[in-house]
Amino acid sequence: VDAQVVTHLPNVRYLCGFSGSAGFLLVEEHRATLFTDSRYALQASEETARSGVHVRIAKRGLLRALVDALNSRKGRLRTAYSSEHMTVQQMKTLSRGLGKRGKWMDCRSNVEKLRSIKDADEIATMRDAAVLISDVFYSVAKRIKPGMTELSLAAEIDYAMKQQGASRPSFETIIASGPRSAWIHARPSSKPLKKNELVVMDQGAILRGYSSDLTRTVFLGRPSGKVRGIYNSVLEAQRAAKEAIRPGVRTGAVDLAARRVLRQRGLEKYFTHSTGHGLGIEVHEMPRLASGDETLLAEGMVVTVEPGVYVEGFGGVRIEDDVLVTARGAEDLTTAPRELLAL
Ligand SMILES: [Mn+2]
Repeated sequence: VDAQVVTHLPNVRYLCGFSGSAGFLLVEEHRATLFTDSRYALQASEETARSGVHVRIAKRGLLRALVDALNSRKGRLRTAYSSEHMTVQQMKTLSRGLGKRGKWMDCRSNVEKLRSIKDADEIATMRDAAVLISDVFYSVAKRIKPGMTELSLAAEIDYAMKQQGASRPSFETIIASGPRSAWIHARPSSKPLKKNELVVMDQGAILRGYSSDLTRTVFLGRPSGKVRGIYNSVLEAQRAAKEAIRPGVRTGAVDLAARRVLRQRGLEKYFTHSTGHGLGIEVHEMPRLASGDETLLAEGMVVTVEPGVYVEGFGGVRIEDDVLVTARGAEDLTTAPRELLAL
């Protein structure tokens, strides 16, 4: 292609450093141009200084500026875009703007593939983000008391992460207690935490633009044999998945390693989501650790490993760590303790 239009902000940020909320990047063979608006004039030039992109402040809309820039080139123009992120309206405007001489090539996921392999700076940042959320979880968990609501516990976590320098949660903090802990993606509610309940705490923080993602399940009181059994099975499944991780292994094989442990314990039917996902500028990115997925793991990928068991009416257990794929295997970035915390 002669050029690529990048409209997805995490991709823009990855390629040139710009972190504002309005920006298109036009990548050509020998130059790249960031189109943004006047609100971001100062920020854009500062954030992109090291990348060498030209910053252009669009006065009448980013799309129009982009069409003008493409039209300033002569002859036929093959331009790459991503069908995952370009809206139908944007595509119409661009194709109309270039007319017959424009040819549009769908190159979806090409930037995402680059993003899936982290360099040393990204790994250092993600390590810090994983340590930060581990510390937040542990310091807040120690203060959990029956009677606190799920919302209040979620608020404590969000407050603590900002106190420690995170810019914001990487997703809405999940606190789910008692039977609600079987809801895989529960929103925190005004339900008070009670004695003898499981509490699933799923939290993540963004630090210097990179996400962390951590789940721990704690128990208020003395856990029964059944609770311990389920917890240890999930922990064992997580360990098996981590042991399967190394460069060249299919992501589906990692998912299978976790599933196999739960199958042996008769718990496989309660594990109803995939084993993990890539993590980086976005909290869910490539690759997916899912059943049958053929993607090959590579050194420098950062993924979550988060098997879970969810029993309706009883509760759920999920244990999630952030893991770096190294030359030889897997390294935990998450530092929070993994054994069952009985509070
Ligand atoms: Mn996750």
